[in-house]
Amino acid sequence: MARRILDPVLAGRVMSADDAAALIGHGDSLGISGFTGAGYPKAVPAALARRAEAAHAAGEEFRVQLWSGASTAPEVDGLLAGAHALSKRLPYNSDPTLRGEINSGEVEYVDAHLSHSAQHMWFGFYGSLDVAVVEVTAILPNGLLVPSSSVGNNKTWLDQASKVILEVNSWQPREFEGFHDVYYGTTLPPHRVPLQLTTSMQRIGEPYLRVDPAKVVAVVETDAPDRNSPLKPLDDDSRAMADLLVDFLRHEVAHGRVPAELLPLQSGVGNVANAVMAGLLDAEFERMTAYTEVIQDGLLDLLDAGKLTGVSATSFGLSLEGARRFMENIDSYKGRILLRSEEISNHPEIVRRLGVIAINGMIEADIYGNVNSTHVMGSAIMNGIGGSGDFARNAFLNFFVSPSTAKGGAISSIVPFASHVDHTEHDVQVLVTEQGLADLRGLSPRARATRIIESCAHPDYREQLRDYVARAEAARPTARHTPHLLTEALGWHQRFLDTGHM
Ligand code: 0RQ
Repeated sequence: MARRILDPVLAGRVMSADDAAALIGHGDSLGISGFTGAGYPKAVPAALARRAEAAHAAGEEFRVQLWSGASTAPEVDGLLAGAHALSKRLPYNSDPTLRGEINSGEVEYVDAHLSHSAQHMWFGFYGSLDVAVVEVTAILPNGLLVPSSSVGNNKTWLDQASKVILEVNSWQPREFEGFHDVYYGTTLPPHRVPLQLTTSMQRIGEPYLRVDPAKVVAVVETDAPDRNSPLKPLDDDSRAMADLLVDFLRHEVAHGRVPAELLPLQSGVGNVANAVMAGLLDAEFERMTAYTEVIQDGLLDLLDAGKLTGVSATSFGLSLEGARRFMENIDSYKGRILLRSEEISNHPEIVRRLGVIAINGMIEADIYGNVNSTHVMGSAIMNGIGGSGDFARNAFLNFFVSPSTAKGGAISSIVPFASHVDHTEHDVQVLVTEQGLADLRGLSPRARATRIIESCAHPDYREQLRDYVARAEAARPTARHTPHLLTEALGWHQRFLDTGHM
Protein backbone atom coordinates (compact mmCIF):
# COMPACT_ATOMS: atom_id res chain seq x y z
CA MET A 1 0.00 0.00 0.00
CA ALA A 2 2.92 2.36 0.68
CA ARG A 3 3.33 2.94 -3.06
CA ARG A 4 -0.26 4.28 -3.23
CA ILE A 5 0.38 7.02 -0.63
CA LEU A 6 3.47 8.78 -1.91
CA ASP A 7 3.03 12.13 -0.15
CA PRO A 8 5.07 11.87 3.08
CA VAL A 9 2.88 14.33 5.00
CA LEU A 10 -0.36 12.52 4.14
CA ALA A 11 1.31 9.12 4.69
CA GLY A 12 1.74 10.27 8.28
CA ARG A 13 -2.04 10.61 8.69
CA VAL A 14 -2.94 6.97 8.01
CA MET A 15 -5.28 5.54 10.64
CA SER A 16 -8.06 2.99 11.03
CA ALA A 17 -11.57 3.62 9.68
CA ASP A 18 -12.91 3.64 13.26
CA ASP A 19 -10.43 6.34 14.31
CA ALA A 20 -11.33 8.36 11.22
CA ALA A 21 -15.08 7.97 11.88
CA ALA A 22 -14.48 9.27 15.42
CA LEU A 23 -13.56 12.62 13.81
CA ILE A 24 -17.12 12.99 12.49
CA GLY A 25 -19.63 14.51 14.89
CA HIS A 26 -23.37 14.27 15.45
CA GLY A 27 -25.12 16.83 13.21
CA ASP A 28 -22.21 17.08 10.75
CA SER A 29 -22.80 17.35 7.03
CA LEU A 30 -20.81 14.77 5.12
CA GLY A 31 -19.88 15.00 1.44
CA ILE A 32 -18.89 11.59 0.18
CA SER A 33 -17.59 10.24 -3.11
CA GLY A 34 -19.66 7.73 -5.08
CA PHE A 35 -21.85 7.57 -8.12
CA THR A 36 -24.00 4.59 -9.22
CA GLY A 37 -22.16 2.11 -7.07
CA ALA A 38 -18.66 3.23 -8.11
CA GLY A 39 -15.94 5.07 -6.21
CA TYR A 40 -17.76 5.34 -2.87
CA PRO A 41 -15.79 5.12 0.40
CA LYS A 42 -15.65 1.48 1.51
CA ALA A 43 -14.62 1.66 5.19
CA VAL A 44 -15.48 4.95 6.93
CA PRO A 45 -19.29 4.79 6.35
CA ALA A 46 -19.41 1.30 7.93
CA ALA A 47 -17.36 2.58 10.88
CA LEU A 48 -19.71 5.54 11.16
CA ALA A 49 -22.72 3.19 11.22
CA ARG A 50 -21.06 1.26 14.09
CA ARG A 51 -20.44 4.54 15.87
CA ALA A 52 -24.08 5.61 15.47
CA GLU A 53 -25.30 2.24 16.78
CA ALA A 54 -23.03 2.53 19.82
CA ALA A 55 -24.23 6.08 20.47
CA HIS A 56 -27.89 5.06 20.18
CA ALA A 57 -27.27 2.08 22.52
CA ALA A 58 -25.88 4.58 25.04
CA GLY A 59 -28.99 6.73 24.68
CA GLU A 60 -27.22 9.46 22.66
CA GLU A 61 -28.34 11.03 19.41
CA PHE A 62 -26.17 10.50 16.37
CA ARG A 63 -27.23 11.47 12.85
CA VAL A 64 -25.42 13.12 9.97
CA GLN A 65 -26.46 14.69 6.67
CA LEU A 66 -25.16 12.73 3.70
CA TRP A 67 -24.36 14.36 0.37
CA SER A 68 -22.89 12.38 -2.51
CA GLY A 69 -22.46 12.33 -6.27
CA ALA A 70 -25.42 9.99 -6.80
CA SER A 71 -26.34 6.49 -5.53
CA THR A 72 -23.75 4.53 -3.55
CA ALA A 73 -24.09 0.95 -2.31
CA PRO A 74 -25.56 -1.12 0.54
CA GLU A 75 -22.34 -0.65 2.51
CA VAL A 76 -22.92 3.14 2.54
CA ASP A 77 -26.60 4.12 2.28
CA GLY A 78 -27.86 0.72 3.41
CA LEU A 79 -25.64 0.49 6.51
CA LEU A 80 -26.10 4.11 7.55
CA ALA A 81 -29.87 3.90 7.09
CA GLY A 82 -29.92 0.57 8.96
CA ALA A 83 -28.11 2.27 11.86
CA HIS A 84 -30.59 5.20 11.76
CA ALA A 85 -27.56 7.45 11.30
CA LEU A 86 -28.97 9.80 8.63
CA SER A 87 -31.04 12.95 9.06
CA LYS A 88 -30.89 14.25 5.49
CA ARG A 89 -29.75 12.95 2.10
CA LEU A 90 -29.02 14.61 -1.23
CA PRO A 91 -28.93 14.62 -4.29
CA TYR A 92 -29.89 11.00 -5.27
CA ASN A 93 -30.58 7.67 -3.63
CA SER A 94 -31.54 4.24 -4.91
CA ASP A 95 -30.99 2.19 -1.75
CA PRO A 96 -34.18 0.38 -0.63
CA THR A 97 -33.54 0.69 3.13
CA LEU A 98 -32.94 4.42 2.90
CA ARG A 99 -35.90 4.77 0.49
CA GLY A 100 -38.10 3.28 3.21
CA GLU A 101 -36.84 5.80 5.79
CA ILE A 102 -37.36 8.70 3.38
CA ASN A 103 -40.89 7.55 2.61
CA SER A 104 -41.71 7.03 6.30
CA GLY A 105 -40.59 10.60 7.00
CA GLU A 106 -37.57 9.64 9.14
CA VAL A 107 -34.99 11.06 6.71
CA GLU A 108 -35.33 14.31 4.76
CA TYR A 109 -34.45 13.95 1.09
CA VAL A 110 -33.46 16.72 -1.31
CA ASP A 111 -33.97 15.22 -4.76
CA ALA A 112 -31.88 17.56 -6.93
CA HIS A 113 -30.80 17.78 -10.56
CA LEU A 114 -27.29 16.33 -10.49
CA SER A 115 -25.88 19.26 -12.47
CA HIS A 116 -27.19 21.56 -9.74
CA SER A 117 -25.77 19.79 -6.72
CA ALA A 118 -22.21 21.18 -6.91
CA GLN A 119 -23.17 24.69 -7.89
CA HIS A 120 -25.83 24.93 -5.21
CA MET A 121 -23.07 24.10 -2.72
CA TRP A 122 -20.87 26.89 -4.14
CA PHE A 123 -23.81 29.30 -4.11
CA GLY A 124 -24.22 28.60 -0.38
CA PHE A 125 -27.72 27.14 -0.81
CA TYR A 126 -26.96 24.01 1.24
CA GLY A 127 -25.04 25.63 4.10
CA SER A 128 -21.51 24.59 5.02
CA LEU A 129 -19.91 21.18 4.55
CA ASP A 130 -18.18 19.78 7.61
CA VAL A 131 -16.40 16.67 6.35
CA ALA A 132 -15.54 15.20 2.93
CA VAL A 133 -14.91 11.43 2.73
CA VAL A 134 -13.50 10.69 -0.70
CA GLU A 135 -12.12 7.50 -2.21
CA VAL A 136 -9.02 7.89 -4.40
CA THR A 137 -6.77 5.48 -6.28
CA ALA A 138 -3.49 7.01 -5.11
CA ILE A 139 -1.91 10.06 -3.52
CA LEU A 140 1.04 11.36 -5.55
CA PRO A 141 4.28 12.70 -4.00
CA ASN A 142 3.10 16.28 -4.59
CA GLY A 143 -0.21 15.62 -2.80
CA LEU A 144 -2.33 15.45 -5.96
CA LEU A 145 -5.02 12.76 -5.87
CA VAL A 146 -5.62 10.14 -8.58
CA PRO A 147 -9.42 9.77 -8.66
CA SER A 148 -11.06 6.32 -8.67
CA SER A 149 -14.00 4.87 -10.60
CA SER A 150 -16.23 7.96 -10.32
CA VAL A 151 -15.62 11.69 -10.04
CA GLY A 152 -19.13 12.90 -9.17
CA ASN A 153 -19.00 15.88 -6.78
CA ASN A 154 -15.55 15.02 -5.34
CA LYS A 155 -13.86 18.21 -6.51
CA THR A 156 -16.55 20.29 -4.80
CA TRP A 157 -16.61 18.32 -1.55
CA LEU A 158 -12.77 18.41 -1.28
CA ASP A 159 -12.80 22.13 -1.94
CA GLN A 160 -15.70 23.08 0.35
CA ALA A 161 -15.29 20.77 3.37
CA SER A 162 -13.63 21.96 6.57
CA LYS A 163 -12.11 18.49 7.16
CA VAL A 164 -11.15 15.81 4.64
CA ILE A 165 -10.86 12.04 5.08
CA LEU A 166 -9.26 10.19 2.16
CA GLU A 167 -9.77 6.49 1.51
CA VAL A 168 -7.01 5.05 -0.68
CA ASN A 169 -8.41 1.91 -2.30
CA SER A 170 -5.81 -0.45 -3.75
CA TRP A 171 -8.57 -2.49 -5.48
CA GLN A 172 -8.94 0.41 -7.92
CA PRO A 173 -6.40 -0.04 -10.75
CA ARG A 174 -3.32 2.15 -10.42
CA GLU A 175 -3.59 2.57 -14.21
CA PHE A 176 -6.60 4.88 -13.61
CA GLU A 177 -4.13 7.77 -13.68
CA GLY A 178 -4.93 9.66 -16.90
CA PHE A 179 -8.59 8.60 -17.22
CA HIS A 180 -9.97 11.72 -15.55
CA ASP A 181 -10.56 15.29 -16.60
CA VAL A 182 -11.27 17.54 -13.63
CA TYR A 183 -12.19 21.10 -14.58
CA TYR A 184 -10.98 23.78 -12.17
CA GLY A 185 -12.02 26.85 -14.18
CA THR A 186 -15.46 27.31 -12.67
CA THR A 187 -16.41 30.80 -11.62
CA LEU A 188 -19.61 32.13 -10.11
CA PRO A 189 -22.17 34.45 -11.70
CA PRO A 190 -21.85 37.19 -12.84
CA HIS A 191 -18.28 36.21 -13.79
CA ARG A 192 -18.97 32.93 -15.55
CA VAL A 193 -17.32 32.29 -18.90
CA PRO A 194 -18.32 29.84 -21.66
CA LEU A 195 -17.08 26.28 -21.19
CA GLN A 196 -14.68 25.57 -24.03
CA LEU A 197 -15.85 22.03 -24.58
CA THR A 198 -17.03 21.51 -28.15
CA THR A 199 -16.56 17.75 -28.71
CA SER A 200 -17.42 15.00 -26.26
CA MET A 201 -13.88 13.68 -25.77
CA GLN A 202 -12.17 17.05 -25.46
CA ARG A 203 -10.09 17.61 -22.33
CA ILE A 204 -10.61 20.90 -20.52
CA GLY A 205 -9.23 20.02 -17.09
CA GLU A 206 -6.59 18.05 -15.22
CA PRO A 207 -6.19 14.33 -14.48
CA TYR A 208 -6.02 14.94 -10.72
CA LEU A 209 -8.11 16.15 -7.81
CA ARG A 210 -6.56 18.76 -5.55
CA VAL A 211 -6.80 18.94 -1.78
CA ASP A 212 -5.38 21.32 0.77
CA PRO A 213 -3.19 18.98 2.86
CA ALA A 214 -3.84 21.08 5.95
CA LYS A 215 -7.50 19.95 5.84
CA VAL A 216 -6.73 16.23 5.58
CA VAL A 217 -7.40 14.82 9.05
CA ALA A 218 -7.21 11.12 8.15
CA VAL A 219 -6.10 8.73 5.44
CA VAL A 220 -7.63 5.24 5.50
CA GLU A 221 -6.35 2.31 3.43
CA THR A 222 -8.84 -0.07 1.83
CA ASP A 223 -8.81 -2.91 -0.69
CA ALA A 224 -12.45 -3.47 -1.56
CA PRO A 225 -14.43 -3.76 -4.79
CA ASP A 226 -17.11 -1.44 -6.10
CA ARG A 227 -20.72 -2.65 -5.99
CA ASN A 228 -20.62 -4.03 -9.56
CA SER A 229 -24.23 -5.31 -9.53
CA PRO A 230 -25.14 -7.98 -12.08
CA LEU A 231 -27.39 -6.92 -14.95
CA LYS A 232 -30.62 -8.84 -15.49
CA PRO A 233 -30.69 -10.77 -18.79
CA LEU A 234 -32.49 -8.77 -21.48
CA ASP A 235 -36.23 -9.48 -21.47
CA ASP A 236 -38.63 -9.27 -24.44
CA ASP A 237 -40.04 -5.87 -23.42
CA SER A 238 -36.57 -4.28 -23.14
CA ARG A 239 -35.63 -5.75 -26.52
CA ALA A 240 -38.85 -4.46 -28.10
CA MET A 241 -38.28 -0.94 -26.76
CA ALA A 242 -34.65 -0.99 -27.89
CA ASP A 243 -35.68 -2.09 -31.41
CA LEU A 244 -38.27 0.69 -31.66
CA LEU A 245 -35.75 3.27 -30.51
CA VAL A 246 -32.98 2.12 -32.85
CA ASP A 247 -35.42 2.06 -35.80
CA PHE A 248 -36.47 5.58 -34.95
CA LEU A 249 -32.83 6.75 -34.96
CA ARG A 250 -32.47 5.10 -38.38
CA HIS A 251 -35.52 7.07 -39.53
CA GLU A 252 -34.02 10.32 -38.25
CA VAL A 253 -30.77 9.64 -40.12
CA ALA A 254 -32.73 8.82 -43.29
CA HIS A 255 -34.52 12.18 -43.01
CA GLY A 256 -31.23 14.03 -42.56
CA ARG A 257 -32.07 15.28 -39.07
CA VAL A 258 -29.31 13.26 -37.37
CA PRO A 259 -25.87 12.47 -38.88
CA ALA A 260 -24.99 8.89 -39.86
CA GLU A 261 -22.73 8.48 -36.81
CA LEU A 262 -25.64 9.82 -34.67
CA LEU A 263 -25.06 12.52 -32.04
CA PRO A 264 -23.45 11.93 -28.61
CA LEU A 265 -25.55 9.44 -26.68
CA GLN A 266 -26.68 9.66 -23.07
CA SER A 267 -28.42 6.71 -21.54
CA GLY A 268 -29.82 6.27 -18.05
CA VAL A 269 -29.00 3.24 -15.97
CA GLY A 270 -30.94 -0.03 -16.01
CA ASN A 271 -31.97 -2.78 -18.29
CA VAL A 272 -33.67 -0.80 -21.04
CA ALA A 273 -30.66 1.49 -21.36
CA ASN A 274 -28.43 -1.54 -21.63
CA ALA A 275 -30.78 -3.15 -24.16
CA VAL A 276 -30.62 -0.01 -26.32
CA MET A 277 -26.83 -0.22 -26.30
CA ALA A 278 -27.10 -3.90 -27.30
CA GLY A 279 -29.46 -2.85 -30.11
CA LEU A 280 -26.92 -0.29 -31.32
CA LEU A 281 -24.24 -3.00 -31.33
CA ASP A 282 -26.19 -4.87 -34.00
CA ALA A 283 -27.16 -1.73 -35.93
CA GLU A 284 -25.28 -0.17 -38.84
CA PHE A 285 -24.16 3.02 -37.04
CA GLU A 286 -20.38 3.51 -36.86
CA ARG A 287 -18.06 6.04 -35.16
CA MET A 288 -20.63 6.91 -32.48
CA THR A 289 -19.75 8.88 -29.33
CA ALA A 290 -21.31 9.13 -25.88
CA TYR A 291 -21.61 12.13 -23.54
CA THR A 292 -23.30 10.57 -20.58
CA GLU A 293 -23.21 9.98 -16.81
CA VAL A 294 -22.58 6.30 -16.35
CA ILE A 295 -20.60 3.70 -18.31
CA GLN A 296 -22.57 0.45 -18.20
CA ASP A 297 -21.51 -2.81 -19.85
CA GLY A 298 -23.39 -1.92 -23.06
CA LEU A 299 -21.12 1.06 -23.68
CA LEU A 300 -18.05 -1.09 -23.06
CA ASP A 301 -19.38 -3.57 -25.66
CA LEU A 302 -19.74 -0.74 -28.18
CA LEU A 303 -16.18 0.44 -27.45
CA ASP A 304 -14.84 -3.12 -27.77
CA ALA A 305 -16.62 -3.57 -31.10
CA GLY A 306 -15.10 -0.32 -32.39
CA LYS A 307 -18.58 1.15 -32.95
CA LEU A 308 -18.03 3.88 -30.37
CA THR A 309 -14.96 6.13 -30.61
CA GLY A 310 -15.15 7.42 -27.05
CA VAL A 311 -17.23 7.87 -23.90
CA SER A 312 -17.29 10.88 -21.62
CA ALA A 313 -19.03 10.19 -18.28
CA THR A 314 -18.67 10.81 -14.57
CA SER A 315 -18.74 7.22 -13.38
CA PHE A 316 -18.58 3.54 -14.14
CA GLY A 317 -21.59 1.34 -13.39
CA LEU A 318 -20.28 -2.03 -14.55
CA SER A 319 -21.28 -5.58 -13.70
CA LEU A 320 -18.61 -7.80 -12.12
CA GLU A 321 -17.86 -9.26 -15.55
CA GLY A 322 -17.73 -5.76 -17.07
CA ALA A 323 -15.33 -4.56 -14.35
CA ARG A 324 -13.09 -7.60 -14.93
CA ARG A 325 -13.06 -6.98 -18.69
CA PHE A 326 -12.26 -3.30 -18.17
CA MET A 327 -9.42 -4.01 -15.76
CA GLU A 328 -7.86 -6.73 -17.91
CA ASN A 329 -7.73 -4.39 -20.91
CA ILE A 330 -7.43 -1.09 -19.10
CA ASP A 331 -4.64 0.31 -21.28
CA SER A 332 -6.74 -0.13 -24.42
CA TYR A 333 -9.44 2.18 -22.98
CA LYS A 334 -7.11 5.06 -22.10
CA GLY A 335 -8.02 8.05 -24.25
CA ARG A 336 -11.36 6.44 -25.14
CA ILE A 337 -12.91 6.90 -21.70
CA LEU A 338 -12.91 10.20 -19.79
CA LEU A 339 -14.43 10.70 -16.34
CA ARG A 340 -15.41 14.26 -15.44
CA SER A 341 -17.08 16.03 -12.50
CA GLU A 342 -20.86 15.72 -12.66
CA GLU A 343 -21.31 19.47 -13.01
CA ILE A 344 -19.52 19.04 -16.39
CA SER A 345 -20.82 15.59 -17.47
CA ASN A 346 -24.38 16.88 -16.97
CA HIS A 347 -23.84 20.53 -17.87
CA PRO A 348 -26.85 22.04 -19.69
CA GLU A 349 -24.61 24.29 -21.83
CA ILE A 350 -22.61 21.34 -23.11
CA VAL A 351 -25.55 18.97 -23.52
CA ARG A 352 -27.26 21.54 -25.71
CA ARG A 353 -24.10 22.47 -27.65
CA LEU A 354 -23.19 18.86 -28.44
CA GLY A 355 -26.79 17.97 -29.36
CA VAL A 356 -27.01 14.96 -27.07
CA ILE A 357 -29.52 12.16 -27.73
CA ALA A 358 -30.91 11.43 -24.25
CA ILE A 359 -32.53 8.12 -23.31
CA ASN A 360 -34.01 7.74 -19.81
CA GLY A 361 -36.46 5.55 -17.92
CA MET A 362 -39.77 6.77 -16.48
CA ILE A 363 -42.40 5.58 -14.02
CA GLU A 364 -45.37 6.98 -15.93
CA ALA A 365 -46.33 9.49 -18.61
CA ASP A 366 -49.66 11.16 -19.01
CA ILE A 367 -51.59 11.40 -22.25
CA TYR A 368 -50.31 14.95 -22.83
CA GLY A 369 -46.64 14.00 -22.44
CA ASN A 370 -45.81 15.00 -18.86
CA VAL A 371 -43.38 12.48 -17.41
CA ASN A 372 -43.00 11.23 -13.85
CA SER A 373 -39.56 9.70 -13.21
CA THR A 374 -39.52 9.71 -9.45
CA HIS A 375 -42.75 9.10 -7.53
CA VAL A 376 -45.00 6.08 -7.21
CA MET A 377 -48.65 7.13 -6.94
CA GLY A 378 -47.69 10.75 -6.41
CA SER A 379 -46.24 10.39 -2.92
CA ALA A 380 -43.60 7.68 -2.50
CA ILE A 381 -40.16 8.43 -3.91
CA MET A 382 -38.52 5.70 -5.99
CA ASN A 383 -34.97 6.99 -6.68
CA GLY A 384 -34.82 10.62 -7.77
CA ILE A 385 -34.57 12.77 -10.87
CA GLY A 386 -30.82 12.13 -11.12
CA GLY A 387 -29.43 13.41 -14.39
CA SER A 388 -32.59 12.83 -16.40
CA GLY A 389 -33.64 16.49 -16.27
CA ASP A 390 -30.15 17.79 -17.05
CA PHE A 391 -30.07 15.75 -20.22
CA ALA A 392 -33.71 15.64 -21.35
CA ARG A 393 -34.38 19.36 -21.08
CA ASN A 394 -31.27 20.29 -23.05
CA ALA A 395 -31.00 17.37 -25.45
CA PHE A 396 -31.22 17.55 -29.24
CA LEU A 397 -33.62 14.64 -29.00
CA ASN A 398 -34.95 12.92 -25.91
CA PHE A 399 -36.63 9.58 -25.27
CA PHE A 400 -38.45 8.34 -22.17
CA VAL A 401 -38.89 4.58 -22.00
CA SER A 402 -40.94 2.24 -19.80
CA PRO A 403 -42.99 -0.92 -20.05
CA SER A 404 -46.63 0.08 -20.69
CA THR A 405 -47.75 -1.52 -17.42
CA ALA A 406 -46.27 -2.20 -13.97
CA LYS A 407 -47.00 -4.82 -11.30
CA GLY A 408 -47.98 -7.57 -13.70
CA GLY A 409 -50.38 -5.39 -15.68
CA ALA A 410 -52.32 -4.04 -12.67
CA ILE A 411 -51.05 -0.49 -13.23
CA SER A 412 -50.93 1.43 -16.52
CA SER A 413 -47.81 3.51 -17.10
CA ILE A 414 -49.85 5.76 -19.38
CA VAL A 415 -52.31 7.75 -17.29
CA PRO A 416 -54.66 10.70 -17.77
CA PHE A 417 -52.74 12.92 -15.36
CA ALA A 418 -49.22 12.22 -14.11
CA SER A 419 -49.31 11.86 -10.33
CA HIS A 420 -46.02 13.82 -10.15
CA VAL A 421 -44.25 15.73 -12.93
CA ASP A 422 -40.48 15.77 -13.37
CA HIS A 423 -40.38 16.51 -17.11
CA THR A 424 -43.15 18.71 -18.44
CA GLU A 425 -44.95 18.33 -21.77
CA HIS A 426 -42.62 21.07 -23.08
CA ASP A 427 -39.52 18.95 -22.44
CA VAL A 428 -40.63 15.53 -23.65
CA GLN A 429 -40.16 14.49 -27.28
CA VAL A 430 -40.47 10.74 -27.75
CA LEU A 431 -42.16 8.13 -25.53
CA VAL A 432 -41.40 4.44 -25.95
CA THR A 433 -43.13 1.40 -24.45
CA GLU A 434 -43.05 -2.19 -25.67
CA GLN A 435 -46.33 -1.37 -27.45
CA GLY A 436 -44.86 1.33 -29.66
CA LEU A 437 -43.24 4.73 -29.99
CA ALA A 438 -44.94 8.14 -29.88
CA ASP A 439 -43.07 10.99 -31.58
CA LEU A 440 -44.55 14.08 -29.91
CA ARG A 441 -42.46 16.71 -31.64
CA GLY A 442 -44.56 19.55 -33.02
CA LEU A 443 -47.86 18.14 -31.76
CA SER A 444 -50.58 20.00 -29.85
CA PRO A 445 -51.78 18.45 -26.55
CA ARG A 446 -54.85 16.76 -28.10
CA ALA A 447 -52.80 15.33 -30.96
CA ARG A 448 -50.27 14.08 -28.41
CA ALA A 449 -53.03 12.36 -26.44
CA THR A 450 -54.18 10.42 -29.49
CA ARG A 451 -50.65 9.42 -30.43
CA ILE A 452 -49.66 8.35 -26.92
CA ILE A 453 -52.83 6.33 -26.33
CA GLU A 454 -52.76 4.60 -29.71
CA SER A 455 -48.98 3.96 -29.79
CA CYS A 456 -47.82 3.49 -26.21
CA ALA A 457 -50.71 2.50 -23.91
CA HIS A 458 -51.33 -1.17 -23.24
CA PRO A 459 -54.41 -2.43 -25.19
CA ASP A 460 -56.11 -3.26 -21.85
CA TYR A 461 -56.14 0.46 -20.95
CA ARG A 462 -56.62 2.11 -24.36
CA GLU A 463 -60.42 2.23 -24.37
CA GLN A 464 -60.56 3.75 -20.87
CA LEU A 465 -58.07 6.44 -21.89
CA ARG A 466 -59.94 7.23 -25.15
CA ASP A 467 -63.17 7.47 -23.18
CA TYR A 468 -61.54 9.83 -20.66
CA VAL A 469 -60.41 12.22 -23.41
CA ALA A 470 -63.81 12.12 -25.16
CA ARG A 471 -65.69 12.93 -21.95
CA ALA A 472 -63.18 15.63 -20.95
CA GLU A 473 -63.59 17.28 -24.36
CA ALA A 474 -67.37 17.15 -24.09
CA ALA A 475 -67.44 18.49 -20.53
CA ARG A 476 -65.95 21.93 -21.21
CA PRO A 477 -66.30 23.11 -24.80
CA THR A 478 -64.41 26.34 -24.01
CA ALA A 479 -61.45 24.51 -22.40
CA ARG A 480 -60.40 22.00 -25.02
CA HIS A 481 -56.72 22.86 -25.31
CA THR A 482 -55.72 20.23 -22.73
CA PRO A 483 -59.02 18.55 -21.82
CA HIS A 484 -59.24 17.22 -18.27
CA LEU A 485 -61.75 15.96 -15.74
CA LEU A 486 -59.62 16.77 -12.72
CA THR A 487 -61.35 14.79 -10.00
CA GLU A 488 -61.58 11.71 -12.18
CA ALA A 489 -57.95 12.10 -13.41
CA LEU A 490 -56.61 11.76 -9.89
CA GLY A 491 -59.14 9.06 -9.04
CA TRP A 492 -57.45 6.95 -11.71
CA HIS A 493 -54.44 6.55 -9.39
CA GLN A 494 -56.70 5.94 -6.41
CA ARG A 495 -58.02 2.91 -8.29
CA PHE A 496 -54.46 1.53 -8.60
CA LEU A 497 -53.90 2.17 -4.90
CA ASP A 498 -57.06 0.20 -4.20
CA THR A 499 -55.58 -2.83 -6.02
CA GLY A 500 -53.21 -3.12 -3.04
CA HIS A 501 -50.02 -2.86 -5.08
CA MET A 502 -48.81 0.23 -3.26
O1 0RQ B 1 -40.54 -1.87 -8.91
O2 0RQ B 1 -38.66 -3.40 -8.57
O3 0RQ B 1 -40.51 -3.23 -6.89
O4 0RQ B 1 -40.92 -4.26 -9.15
O5 0RQ B 1 -40.59 0.78 -10.38
O6 0RQ B 1 -39.19 -0.18 -12.60
O7 0RQ B 1 -39.61 -1.09 -14.86
O8 0RQ B 1 -37.75 -2.10 -13.42
O9 0RQ B 1 -37.58 0.18 -14.50
O10 0RQ B 1 -35.34 -0.07 -13.26
O11 0RQ B 1 -35.59 1.17 -15.46
O12 0RQ B 1 -36.51 2.11 -13.34
C1 0RQ B 1 -37.95 5.52 -13.58
C2 0RQ B 1 -37.41 4.19 -11.57
C3 0RQ B 1 -37.33 3.13 -13.84
C4 0RQ B 1 -35.56 4.78 -13.20
C5 0RQ B 1 -37.07 4.42 -13.03
C6 0RQ B 1 -41.87 0.17 -10.41
C7 0RQ B 1 -41.58 -1.22 -10.96
C8 0RQ B 1 -40.27 -1.54 -10.26
C9 0RQ B 1 -38.54 -0.03 -11.37
P1 0RQ B 1 -40.13 -3.31 -8.34
P2 0RQ B 1 -38.53 -0.90 -13.85
P3 0RQ B 1 -36.14 0.78 -14.16
C10 0RQ B 1 -29.33 8.55 -15.24
C11 0RQ B 1 -30.76 9.00 -15.38
C12 0RQ B 1 -34.86 8.52 -12.66
C13 0RQ B 1 -33.38 8.85 -12.70
C14 0RQ B 1 -32.81 8.87 -14.08
C15 0RQ B 1 -35.19 6.06 -12.47
C16 0RQ B 1 -39.57 -0.20 -10.24
O13 0RQ B 1 -35.28 4.92 -14.56
O14 0RQ B 1 -34.94 6.06 -11.29
O15 0RQ B 1 -33.49 8.76 -15.09
N1 0RQ B 1 -35.15 7.21 -13.21
N2 0RQ B 1 -31.50 9.01 -14.14
O16 0RQ B 1 -42.61 -2.11 -10.67
C17 0RQ B 1 -45.91 1.84 -9.86
C18 0RQ B 1 -45.74 2.61 -12.05
C19 0RQ B 1 -44.44 2.02 -12.12
C20 0RQ B 1 -43.96 1.37 -10.98
C21 0RQ B 1 -42.46 1.27 -12.57
N3 0RQ B 1 -46.25 3.27 -13.09
N4 0RQ B 1 -46.40 2.51 -10.92
N5 0RQ B 1 -44.68 1.28 -9.85
N6 0RQ B 1 -42.74 0.92 -11.30
N7 0RQ B 1 -43.48 1.95 -13.09
C22 0RQ B 1 -28.87 7.83 -13.97
C23 0RQ B 1 -28.65 8.74 -12.79
O17 0RQ B 1 -29.11 9.82 -12.75
C24 0RQ B 1 -27.81 8.30 -11.68
